[in-house]
Amino acid sequence: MSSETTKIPGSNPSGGDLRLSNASLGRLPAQIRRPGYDRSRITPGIVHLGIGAFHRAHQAVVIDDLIASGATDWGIVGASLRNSDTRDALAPQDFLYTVAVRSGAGTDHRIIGSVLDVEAAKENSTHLIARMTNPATRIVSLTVTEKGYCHTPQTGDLDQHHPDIVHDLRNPGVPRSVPGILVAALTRRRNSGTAPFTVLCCDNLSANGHTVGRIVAQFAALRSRGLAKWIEAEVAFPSTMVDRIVPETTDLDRAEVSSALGMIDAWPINTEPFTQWVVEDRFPAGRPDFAAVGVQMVSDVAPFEHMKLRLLNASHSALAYLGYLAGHETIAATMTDRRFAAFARQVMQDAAPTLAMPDGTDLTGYSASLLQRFSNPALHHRTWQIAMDGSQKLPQRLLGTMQDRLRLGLPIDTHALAVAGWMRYVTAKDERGRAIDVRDPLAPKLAAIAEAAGPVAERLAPALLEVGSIFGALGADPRMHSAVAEALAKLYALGARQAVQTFRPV
Ligand code: CS2
Repeated sequence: MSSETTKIPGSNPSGGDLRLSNASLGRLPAQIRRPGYDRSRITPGIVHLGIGAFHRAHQAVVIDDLIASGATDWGIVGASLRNSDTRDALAPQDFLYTVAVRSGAGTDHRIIGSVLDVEAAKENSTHLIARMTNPATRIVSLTVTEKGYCHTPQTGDLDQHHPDIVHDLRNPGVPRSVPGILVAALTRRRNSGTAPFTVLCCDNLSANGHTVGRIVAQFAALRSRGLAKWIEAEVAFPSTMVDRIVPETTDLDRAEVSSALGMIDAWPINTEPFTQWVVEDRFPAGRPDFAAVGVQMVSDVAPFEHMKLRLLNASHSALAYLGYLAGHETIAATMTDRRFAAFARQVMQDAAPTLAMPDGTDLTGYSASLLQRFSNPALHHRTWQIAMDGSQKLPQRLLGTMQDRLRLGLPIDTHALAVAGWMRYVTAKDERGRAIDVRDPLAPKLAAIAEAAGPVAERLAPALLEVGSIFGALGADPRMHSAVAEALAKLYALGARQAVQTFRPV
């Protein structure tokens, strides 16, 4: 779930300055799929917080499919919580944008019309909250990344000392955190006798719906017990498993899309052909017929979510840290080295015994398809992008598996090498001594620990394992200590490429 950082290109590479918009749709090349429906008849039924690249390549495409099939007339009002660049880029385009689906076979361009408007919450949270309070809003969905929930990743509890939470408790009328914004809107709905919306978390958290429900109720309890009780009793937080690989959009992507369109799209997305959405079917305020366009509606998302976090995201993070250290810029480049591909497969194989899947689930086939997706040569998915926010990702991607394997009496050395990769990465120096731009809410703390310990595995590993918000009780387990310290020593002695090569699962 990335945010675009590069500038909007000022001109169309094919010459003109025609911009994608409702008025210019008819001038697109014939083969480009576009909304065939009347957008003026779509009403905002969904408010989405965190309208980054992932949402626009995933949920917004599903809603576009649903509108096109006549199954719903609910559109999306998106909100950016931190900046206004998405709104600024999409507003002149009537919020239309291109999804470029890239694979070795070529690129397929499609224009998405399900986003009706974008709010910049930092400029005007009151307007966003009014939208969420409107009875027409039935679902508030979220992709705000792991760190957006202001919680402690290891326990899943609200971090009451988070600066945004402290701010929102003091200024409940102008909240800036996700729990603060949700509670402000829910409070208004409660006060006006409007039924609550359903909160649909689409981030890669463990038990994401349940976790977000708890965080929101904990925040509400700091304001009023009655409010917290009402939220617990009345608001549904269904869990979801979301999956689509969506790398950050680059200037090159923008230029390619604008040239294919023959007009400027300042804010396109590029992604892979694969997409999956598994949703717990609990929507008391109503929902579109998601299943009509291939969404899997289930009563329990947990097995799918574990499978995805522990196979896909775990091996993704392992490839990101170790691949970056070995000098690979992208996941696809890392995968061209067979040693890394074999290591990723081993991460998946080791997670398998910790999963309880419905009968008939083909984990071997699933793993093989993941390896293929990671190898997509048309996706420039940077190892650096996935390496971001490791402190928020490690627990649900790697540590849960390690805990379960220890409980089962199984070795943990595969995952220990991935954790060691993260440890070496957060020292902010790569194998050649060059600085790494570590992006993580805990980066300063991690850097201070690394500085004090020095590049010595026997000191660095135990010092980082003591960070309780990441490792919890697992950090004190002697088996964890020895496995991680050994893996880190190997990384320092041999470098990532060799460490992965010499890796032999016990
Ligand atoms: C990635 C995910 O950036 C990351 O941490 O592992 O965004 C991954 O691409 C998606 O979860 C795939 O569905």
